[in-house]
Amino acid sequence: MSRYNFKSVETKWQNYWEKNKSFKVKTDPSKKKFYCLEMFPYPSGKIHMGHVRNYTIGDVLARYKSLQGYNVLHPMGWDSFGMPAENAAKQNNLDPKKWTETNVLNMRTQLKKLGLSIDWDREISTCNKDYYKHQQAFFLELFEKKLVYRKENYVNWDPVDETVLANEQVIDGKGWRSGAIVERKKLSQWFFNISKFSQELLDGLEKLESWPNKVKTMQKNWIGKSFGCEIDFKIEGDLPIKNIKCFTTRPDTLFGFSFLALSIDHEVSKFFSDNKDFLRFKNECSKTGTTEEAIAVGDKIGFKTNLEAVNPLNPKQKVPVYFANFVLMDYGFGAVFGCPAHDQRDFDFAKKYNLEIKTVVRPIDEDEKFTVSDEAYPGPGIIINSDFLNGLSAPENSILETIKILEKKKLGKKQINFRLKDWGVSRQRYWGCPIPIAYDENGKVYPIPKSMLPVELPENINLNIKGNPLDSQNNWREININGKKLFRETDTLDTFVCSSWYYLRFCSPTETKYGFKKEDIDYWMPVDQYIGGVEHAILHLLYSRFFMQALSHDNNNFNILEPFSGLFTQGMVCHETYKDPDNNWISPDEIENINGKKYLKKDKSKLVSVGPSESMSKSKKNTIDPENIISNYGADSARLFILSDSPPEKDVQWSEEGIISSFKFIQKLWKLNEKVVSEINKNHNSDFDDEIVKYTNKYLKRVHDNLESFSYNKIIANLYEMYSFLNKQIEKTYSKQTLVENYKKILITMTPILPHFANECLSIIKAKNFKWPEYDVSMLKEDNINIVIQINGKKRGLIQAKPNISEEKLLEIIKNDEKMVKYFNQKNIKKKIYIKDKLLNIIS
Ligand code: ANZ
Repeated sequence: MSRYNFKSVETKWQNYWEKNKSFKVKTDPSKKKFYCLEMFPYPSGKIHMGHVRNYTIGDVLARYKSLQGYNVLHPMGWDSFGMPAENAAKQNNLDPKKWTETNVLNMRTQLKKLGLSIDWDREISTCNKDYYKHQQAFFLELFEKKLVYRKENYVNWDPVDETVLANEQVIDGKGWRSGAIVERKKLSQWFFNISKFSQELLDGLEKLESWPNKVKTMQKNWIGKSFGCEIDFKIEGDLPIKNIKCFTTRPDTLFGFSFLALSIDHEVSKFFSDNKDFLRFKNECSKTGTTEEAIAVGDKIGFKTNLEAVNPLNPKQKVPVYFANFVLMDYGFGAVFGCPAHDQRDFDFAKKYNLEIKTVVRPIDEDEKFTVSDEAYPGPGIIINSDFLNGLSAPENSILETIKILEKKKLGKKQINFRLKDWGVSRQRYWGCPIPIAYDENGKVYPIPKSMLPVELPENINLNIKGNPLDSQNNWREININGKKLFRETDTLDTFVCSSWYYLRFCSPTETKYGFKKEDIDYWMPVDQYIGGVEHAILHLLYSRFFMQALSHDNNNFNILEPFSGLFTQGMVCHETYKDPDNNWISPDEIENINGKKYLKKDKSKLVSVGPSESMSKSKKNTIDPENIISNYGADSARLFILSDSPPEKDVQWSEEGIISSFKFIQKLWKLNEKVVSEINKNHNSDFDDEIVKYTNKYLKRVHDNLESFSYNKIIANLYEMYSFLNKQIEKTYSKQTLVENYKKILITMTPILPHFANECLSIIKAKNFKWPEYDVSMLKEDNINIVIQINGKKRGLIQAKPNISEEKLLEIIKNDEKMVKYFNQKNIKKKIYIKDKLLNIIS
């Protein structure tokens, strides 16, 4: 028997697919379509196991759908702008473009070795001017629709990457890429008006039935709709300010009001612009980032003004007005009324500045004497100490009731607020899409005419200067528009803009006039199944949804509001972590296994400590290089293993043993294939044809169901079962035609997972132009069922019988069964308990 030579088989099929353009697809309205898309990679240099998993899952689906007769679009591209290229280029004195292109070449070759069914003719790269030209046109389109604007704003400044970050890119007060503590800085920036679509983005979630709930919840929380009320507070003091508006979700706690707090950027701050103490305070505030998380965990500090605010429900009560670091300028009105008893931030602040803490809500199970002491009580209950509001149940009733009163007195009105902020897209970086805008000497904005697009990035420039290298490109910056000397914008676009619409470009990758052709997107969009990491739940997936809203806005030609009708978020690939005796991380290939224990390869006396399995990351050195795996075990083994261990949405534990056993299984399948082929050639009688037909049908149903439910790991289990069935049964006599027919069906179901192996076997049995095999429902009925026989409560055996067998018939069989009869007295059966088709208990 021959050994399966995966190298030659895999190369053969990859060359075949490439030469025949097997996965090339055309827009064809006469066929039903399926658009299968995995999140495209950043070309960092090499593919990693996360890519292998993501693209294998997508490929299984794409191959399955195409066998089912769908016209499948399964493209690939590169998210190729961004910081790593710029940093790597700086370090090695290279051109980011060349660095990126080399990486793309390398990664494309690696992906091809995985045997993915990708239409490479549609490949796109976002740093290519044929791509970003259209992005610039979209920018101008949104600019015309007033969905892009420029504003001076406090931004999240990453001092290490020297760039601005969007709120979504600040995680626990740190830059998502650099990990540096984010600072506040005032800069003039370009914004996309994403908040205009807050309600639409929220409503849209309801319709995304094939999205994971956890992603929808994360987006919902991020959009953050709050129901409350705006209240106009009367202000007294020696400044020309009469009123300050606050947004509150808890107007019902107004009687617990003990201070009013303003953001340091509130318009009132202009009266303090030369107050040294205030400026010092402001400076102190700048040290905490601008994000809510940073503010929530940071110290609450305040600056007391000489103003007082009047309680609208109790004009006799007047409280001090502070500036406070926990009040955000871009939420509500940048002003808060403080109720320390029922809000923890206000509580911390009141403790620090010794302000009154007046309890106005008691929990249901407490009496009127209840007072807040160690921490705020934000929970439900009954309103107390609040004059005419007393006794209302909080929060629902009390909030609505208070709003009614305030509205009647014209002191406030109902209001809905969203947390979602506009998306700051300016980046002070070279390696990004230039913003197609210019300015005159006075800073007046001029959009670059569409006929002058693309605004190309200058090449071969010195990157080793602090800040944005484009700032010093005077030749590039100067531009003449209609005889007027202008200066180009030097900020480039956040790379998340590039990935917000790339799925449209895949539909028309070579269209020159516009980013896509209408007939193409009318046919292909929305993406039927999008697959990627859950880490993109907010950023990329929300931006993409916004992009569709923005393009559809005021547009008779485009009305696609949701880009991805199905979303699947796959789990991480994990591996054990290792440390040497000096506590340094070490990688799996620096380890040798001796007698079940792990030692350092280079010094076999040193025992390695094994840590928990964690998601593969360079920092912990627990990565496995897919390229090595593919060259040692083959792409099919890698695909089989990455799918076998756990459900695709859960983490998968990578192990050497696992990949070896996948490799061995393919070898076994190969041996089985040889046996089957030799049985086919024997052309037996059809004695057992029924059995194999029935089995194949059952197997097809299981695989079908598991494919439909994304239970890809269970398909691997189905494959193992199928192997043991066929391997055992193959010596029975099947007619040639039946064996070929059924084996072919089985092999076709293997093509999505083991495309090289299965196609090779199919070509051996000369199967051509095959389709996905459908199962025959009528063949699924079980012939015989097993019925448990108990005698006097004890299990004594199983009887195989046809379903629906009557009690009498069953008893007949038992009475004729030698093994059974010895356990009971046939003439003296006292009682029979029969649970149809399952169990018969005979008491004698
Ligand atoms: C008084 C109050 C009493 C509040 C109480 C809460 C509890 P959500 O639900 O997230 O929308 N707030 C309003 N504007 C703010 C700003 N610019 N910066 C920081 N905080 C701000 O939160 C709404 C609540 O956040 C509002 O309701 C307000 O505090 C605060 F027992 O008003 B509340």
